[in-house]
Amino acid sequence: MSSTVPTMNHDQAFWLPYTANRAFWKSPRVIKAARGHYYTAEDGQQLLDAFSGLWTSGLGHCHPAIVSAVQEQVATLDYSMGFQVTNDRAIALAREVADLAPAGLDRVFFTNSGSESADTALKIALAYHRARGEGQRTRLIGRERGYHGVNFGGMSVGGIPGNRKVFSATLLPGVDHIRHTYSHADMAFTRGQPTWGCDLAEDLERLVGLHDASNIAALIVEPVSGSTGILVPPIGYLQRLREICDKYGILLIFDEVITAFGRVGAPFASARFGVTPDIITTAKGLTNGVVPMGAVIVREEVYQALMQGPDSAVELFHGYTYSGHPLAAAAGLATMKVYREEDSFARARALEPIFEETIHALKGEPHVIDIRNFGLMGGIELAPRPGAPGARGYEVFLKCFEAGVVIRNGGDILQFSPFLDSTPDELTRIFETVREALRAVA
Ligand code: PXG
Ligand code: PLP
Repeated sequence: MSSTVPTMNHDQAFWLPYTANRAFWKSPRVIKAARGHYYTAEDGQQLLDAFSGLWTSGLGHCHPAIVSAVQEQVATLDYSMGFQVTNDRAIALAREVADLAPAGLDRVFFTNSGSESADTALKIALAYHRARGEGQRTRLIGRERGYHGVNFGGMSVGGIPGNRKVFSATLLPGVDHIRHTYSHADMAFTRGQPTWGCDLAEDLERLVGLHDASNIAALIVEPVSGSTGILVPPIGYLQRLREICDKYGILLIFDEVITAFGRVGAPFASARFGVTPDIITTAKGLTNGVVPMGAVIVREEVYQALMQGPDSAVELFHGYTYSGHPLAAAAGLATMKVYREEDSFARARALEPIFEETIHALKGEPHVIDIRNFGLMGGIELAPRPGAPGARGYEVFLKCFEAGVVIRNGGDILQFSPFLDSTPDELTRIFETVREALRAVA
C-alpha cells in the first residue's frame, strides 16, 4: 500500500518506537553522525545532546577508545555460540561488572536491553524461591510510576497507565504495586532528596498484610524513577524498603538501567544511597549505548541456591541468543576502562551542584510547576495545557530541537541527562535554550 502523505523524500517503512509517527514523518528529525557532545543532523545542523543519547551515552558519542575496541573485536570474533559455549570477552566483562557492583553481588547474567534485564531479574527471583522450597512465593511487587521496560514482566510490575492500558487483560497475574513517592504539595522544587515521605515505604507492609509475605517473591523499584520524571527517593525511604524486605524474606531488586554507571555520581545508585539490593538490573551505560547490552547482577546466595541437581543439568531455563555477545562485551570492557581512566563517576558527582544550580534557575519561568534533580538526572514539570496534556512539553522539545539542543519530554515533564563530563557552559546553554522555549510556547 502506498503512502498518501508525501514528506521530505523519506521512505516511511520504519515504524518508530515510542514516537508520534504521523507527526514525525511530517517533519522528520534524522541524525546521521555524532561526535562527543554533538549530533549532526541530516541537513548538517549541529545539535547539543542534553540527554546523553537516551540516558545511554554518558561518555559522549563515538568515544575513540570504545570505537576502536569494537572495530577490533568485530574483525576478531563476530559471534560465538552462547549456550553451553561462550567467548573470552563476556567472561572478562562479567568480572569487571561484578567487581564494580556492591559487595556480595557477584554473578552477572547478560541480556540485550533494560527490558530483558527486568524480565530476567523477575524470573531469577521466582526460580530462587522455588529452588529453596518456597515455590508459593510467586507474587511480584512493583511501584506506581515505575518503568521496567516493555516486555510482559516489566510492563506488569511497571506503573505507567499509558503502557498498561491496552494490554490490561494480559498483564501478569499476581502482581501488585506500592505507592509512588511523589507529592507535589510536600516536595515541589526540592533540591536532591526530599525530607518528606520516608514513611511511604510502609506501603510495602500494607501489601504484606494483604497478600501474606509467604506469597511474595520480590519487590522491584528504580532507586530514582527516571522515565516518569525524576522521582527522587525521600531520605531514608530505600533503607526502609530494604529493612521490610529483610524482615519478610522478600528479594529486593533495584532497576538501575538509568542510575548505574555514573548517572548519579557513583558506579550504582545503591552505592550512592548505601542500600544494597539482592539483584541489580542494568543496560544503557554498560556499553555507553554503543552496542545493545544489559546485565543482571545477582547476590551470590541467590545464584548458589539455583545450583542444584546433577552437574550436567541446566540450572536456569533462560537466556538470549545474544547474551554476552562478543561485540557488546568488547564495547562494555572499553567503556569500563574509560570510566576508570577519565574518573567519570567522580566527575559527574563534582558536576552535580552546578547542574542543580543551573536547572533550578528556571524556577519562576512560565508554566514551571516543579523542578527536581539528583545526580545528573533532572526534571522540569510544566502545568499541562487544559484539555491537551503533553502538548506543551512536546512543543518545548520541538523548539529546543530547532534551537540546536536535544532534550526529552515525557508528557509535560522535561527531562535532562547531560554527559558525565559536561561543561558548565554547556549546561548554561541547555537551560537558557529551555528558558527561551518556555517563554515562546503558549
Ligand atoms: N528499566 C528502566 C529503569 C529504564 O529506565 C528500561 C528498564 C528498559 O530498557 P530498554 O533498554 O528495554 O529500553 C528502562 C529504559 C525516558 C526513557 O525518556 C527511558 C528509558 C527508555 C527510553 C526513554 O526516560 N528507560
Ligand atoms: N523466536 C524463535 C523462533 C527463535 O528460534 C528464537 C531463538 O532461537 C527466539 C524467538 C528468541 O530469540 P532471542 O534468543 O534472540 O531472544
